[in-house]
Amino acid sequence: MPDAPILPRTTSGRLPACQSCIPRRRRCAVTVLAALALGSSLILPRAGRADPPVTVLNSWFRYIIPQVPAGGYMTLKNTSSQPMVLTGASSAACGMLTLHRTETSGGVDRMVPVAAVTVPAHGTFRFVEGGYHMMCMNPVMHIGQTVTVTLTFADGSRVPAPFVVYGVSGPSGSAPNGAATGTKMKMPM
Ligand SMILES: [Cu+2]
Repeated sequence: MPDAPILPRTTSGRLPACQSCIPRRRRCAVTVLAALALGSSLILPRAGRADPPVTVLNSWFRYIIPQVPAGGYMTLKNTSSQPMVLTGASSAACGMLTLHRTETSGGVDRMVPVAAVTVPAHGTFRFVEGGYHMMCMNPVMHIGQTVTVTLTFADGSRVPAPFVVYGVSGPSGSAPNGAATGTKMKMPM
């Protein structure tokens, strides 16, 4: 019998929201049915807009080696008058791709999975080093390549975006603090 994959868990013991497309779609279907049954005024999840009002800018991965998760960064721009809620991401270049946030307390960084981020109406949301980022487990990519990430929003919209793959120095050409310097290699997220 094959071993079950070991997945990171949130502090509440639940699996992070971003697992794979299949459970996500099932969850969506259940939500729709429940909302219909209630006959409520909830905004129903839709099949997604043909032309979602979100633009993805400055999108890139920091790739080190396949055994180290690659950090994904981007700026999301919402051109509509409604907030757009990002609920997940997937890519053929990642074994698993989740939304994360780096928290610093007492001088110690730790990463926590996040279920969703809201891009405000006519606003932007930035995934930056030391803040929100995407965590690409088991990356299959190489420096200089452009890989596609598909972002999924709460209204069912799916937005494919090109991510440029950089090495440890990132687009700025300078390695973040503690990354691949000295004897310890810190995971730069
Ligand atoms: Cu992370």
